[in-house]
Amino acid sequence: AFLINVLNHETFLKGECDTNFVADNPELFDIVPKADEELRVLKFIGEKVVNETKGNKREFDVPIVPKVKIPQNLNGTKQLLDEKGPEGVVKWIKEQQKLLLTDTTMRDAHQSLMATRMRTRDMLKIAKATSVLAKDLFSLEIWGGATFDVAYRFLKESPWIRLEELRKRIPNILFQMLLRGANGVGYKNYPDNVIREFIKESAASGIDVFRIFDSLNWLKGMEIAVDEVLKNGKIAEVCMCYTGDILDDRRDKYTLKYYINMAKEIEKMGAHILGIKDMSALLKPYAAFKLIKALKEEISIPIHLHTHDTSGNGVATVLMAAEAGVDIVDTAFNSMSGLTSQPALNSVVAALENTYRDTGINLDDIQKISDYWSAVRPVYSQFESDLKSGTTEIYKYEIPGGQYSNLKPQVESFGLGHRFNEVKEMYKKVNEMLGDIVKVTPSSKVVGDMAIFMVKNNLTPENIYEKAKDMAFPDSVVAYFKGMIGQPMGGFSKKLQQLVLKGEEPITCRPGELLEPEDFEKIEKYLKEKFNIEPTKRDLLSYALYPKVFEDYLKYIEEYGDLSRMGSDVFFHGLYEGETCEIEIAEGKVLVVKLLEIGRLDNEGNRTVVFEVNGNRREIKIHDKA
Ligand code: 3PY
Ligand code: ZN
Repeated sequence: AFLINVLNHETFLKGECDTNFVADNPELFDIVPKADEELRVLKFIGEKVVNETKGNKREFDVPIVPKVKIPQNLNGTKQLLDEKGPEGVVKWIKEQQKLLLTDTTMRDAHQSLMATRMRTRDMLKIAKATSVLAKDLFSLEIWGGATFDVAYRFLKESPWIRLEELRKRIPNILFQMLLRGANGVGYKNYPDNVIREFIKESAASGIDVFRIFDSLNWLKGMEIAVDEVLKNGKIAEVCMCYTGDILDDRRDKYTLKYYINMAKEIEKMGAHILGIKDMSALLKPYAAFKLIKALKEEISIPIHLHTHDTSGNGVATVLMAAEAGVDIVDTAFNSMSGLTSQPALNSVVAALENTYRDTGINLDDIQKISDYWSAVRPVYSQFESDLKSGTTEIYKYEIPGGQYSNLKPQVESFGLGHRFNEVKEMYKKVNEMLGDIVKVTPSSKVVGDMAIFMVKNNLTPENIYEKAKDMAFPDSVVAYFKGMIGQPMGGFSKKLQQLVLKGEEPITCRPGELLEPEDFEKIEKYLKEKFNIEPTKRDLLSYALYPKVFEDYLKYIEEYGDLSRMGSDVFFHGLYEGETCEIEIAEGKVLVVKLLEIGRLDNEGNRTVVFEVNGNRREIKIHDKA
């Protein structure tokens, strides 16, 4: 262990050791990790094997990280932004004939395929290689959406550290995040000062492109966010969410004209880029052609298309959009693409080779990255849905990618698994009852919660007004009808609003105009006292956005320590009897842990789990919750 400490030491790695090296660096003798650190790790693994995995054997391939040499001047879009500002980037985009690509692997792809569970560790391992092998990408979507709260809630790691560490390793490609307008990275509107401070901190931590949307396509819901991004000198990509079908003349709410008007308004707001956010994969290939062709004649800012592959038509949509002149499209490295995720990046690159929209990206290089993710993916299989093929039923239900793969477990958690198809049908009916609204986080959650509520209580669009007179509706539904996530196009369905609000008055202004500014000093004092920490600005923001989730995270860290360096195979699957692993508990500090035995259940419902740690036998008692 002493040797490991020496080999990992910064001074040693730089080759700058002199005769005082050992004397100057007493930490080299930190051979035995602090007892409580070790204990916390054993407790974590003990809990995992006794109460979750039961010591079942699972083996995984070790993902191969491609070796790369960092070139002297690894300049990309990030340098363009830093040197020429957002206007310089916009000018450059417009000069490109090639189709520009964004990779979403580290955000939407895993959000949509594996319930957002990708851990920072798996991202950091491939980060340097990505910066070299994928240097010609326009951007990497790596942050925002659901990744923020899931990092704290389920992965017990800080999303801020993820961002910062990725930035260190990828200095050349623009980093993009998804921001839900006034809902930030949450599910409700926040006070304006929370949104502004959050954007400032995100920008300072490494975000370059802010993709901003409003879940009801309500421009007012994005005003504060856009203003703040512009003030910070970053790129404001303002979205219109796509719903309905512009090819279907019978659907007259979200028409080509509607989108053109909205795009013009977005351009007027000062957006650098127009985002088309097709969260539910409803933009069919020919609709993409029609929409983008028309938009190109009406606005002058570049267009960035985001779509999903749920229907199986994703690559076709991308290619038709490319043909119509779209500037940038979202894709994901092949092994993380398809189904509810984005269309396949490598396939699009291959499809456009030797055409006038050739992306210039090297297929062999990006294959290596795709191979890496392909080996990472099985560790997360427990979070994947059982969807095996593209499905055109998405055109009927209009459910966003992430929600579609998550809906089944959610429905099952209500004990309604056997009525899943009914819930999907109800989702469609609820959308109709609400007057056909845009459905994307958090408005999609409103529709989903309401659908589950109706199925659970045997309500129908016909009987609800009588039967649900005295029922309390889900919080998200009440908030929606109060106007707390904004105003839908065409207004609220009044009859339903009265039924849900039961006499309470809805608001019609921007919720941020009414919400008291967040008192960050109060949060600071509270966290200091309760957790005995010196809270950073990031801590204050995380608490402001998700008070309970953040507190639970702090408590968890107190109990189990920082597990972010633990391999994902162990983090999710524990160990099986006889298996040995190395666990890094701090930079350069490694525990070699072998699980010897999971003991029998004793009279008090406990099991003794026996380990060997760095050669020493250790036992720990774990309560069996079964
Ligand atoms: C999010 O808001 O997280 C989304 O991905 C919406 O599509
Ligand atoms: Zn998406």
